[in-house]
Amino acid sequence: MPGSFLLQRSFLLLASGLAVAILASCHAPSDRGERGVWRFAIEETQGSVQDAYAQRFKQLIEERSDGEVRVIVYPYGALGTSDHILEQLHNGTLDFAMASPGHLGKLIPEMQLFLLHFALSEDEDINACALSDPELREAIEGLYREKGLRFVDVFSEGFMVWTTRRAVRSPEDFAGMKFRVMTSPLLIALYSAYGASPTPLPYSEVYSGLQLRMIDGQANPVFAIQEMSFYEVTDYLIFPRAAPFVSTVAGSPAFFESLSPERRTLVETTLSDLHLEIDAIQQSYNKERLDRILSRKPGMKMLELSDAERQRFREASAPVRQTYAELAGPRGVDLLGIVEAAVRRAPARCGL
Ligand code: 6CS
Repeated sequence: MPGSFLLQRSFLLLASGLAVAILASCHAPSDRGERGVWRFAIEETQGSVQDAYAQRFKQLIEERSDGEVRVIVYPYGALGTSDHILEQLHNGTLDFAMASPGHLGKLIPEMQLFLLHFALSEDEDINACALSDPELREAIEGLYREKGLRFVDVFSEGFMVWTTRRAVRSPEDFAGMKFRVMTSPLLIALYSAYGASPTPLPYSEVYSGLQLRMIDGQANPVFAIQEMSFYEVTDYLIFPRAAPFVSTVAGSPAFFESLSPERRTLVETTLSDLHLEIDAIQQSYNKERLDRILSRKPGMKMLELSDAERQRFREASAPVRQTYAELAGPRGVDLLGIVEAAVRRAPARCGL
């Protein structure tokens, strides 16, 4: 599976140039929102959490518009990497795109707060509640607007899990480890603070990087480790519960402006229905994919960090808050405060 994915990758990236040209030539913003085809690109392959989100959006919109609207979902690779997708959303050739802070942080540095360790809770339900907090969503909306994007949704895809060749129970265990990170600059500071040697790479290059030993480890939710087969080329699955993988959905402002009030209501109600569903979907995907990994590779070693071990990482990562403040500025610091407040009020707000 990864082999075929990788073999196709160069072709897909070449083809993506052609696809962009076709998308651009088909672009007709005036009637796009009412009838016709809405384009939604995701940063993951078919069968992923992002794919579940986009496919459900497609199903609901097509049903609820009585077939007047068709939604095309472009999986990872079809239109290039995360950076390429964002560019196409920006120039209006896409209407919706997944934009996760691990890559988006280059454009909106404040969003890198979701990459910090121990900023959100170790409880999945609290995180899901915090990410639906109206004050947080309003703050994110403003940041996206300034960068020419429409904020659509933010949700967790499950906790980040380290896959490595050697056991990691303390920051010292990361010493000298070539660790793949997504392309946002904060991640370099984060893994450097643990003593690792961080290596930014696009998603599509992680499997071959591990296989060729250019990198020794990486972090992603379990479903991604399974579908990208990273477990085949590593020995340990390590659960630090230090941060979830947070994703956002962004839209094209021109597309939203082209919608009639009825269509806008359709989009908004569909998105809020979807937001209520996605956390249960990600939890079940991650659980089921862990079983699949263990049945395919029973020798895979699993480490769940204890509270004391997590505390060591909490301390080692504390100075990275300062790096975040430097990269994201005062508004970034405010946003971090808003997230922490959203986490604190989650138990009462969501009855947890
Ligand atoms: O590691 C990455 O780059 C990617 N991981 C996930 C789970 N989704 C998209 C992202 O680009």
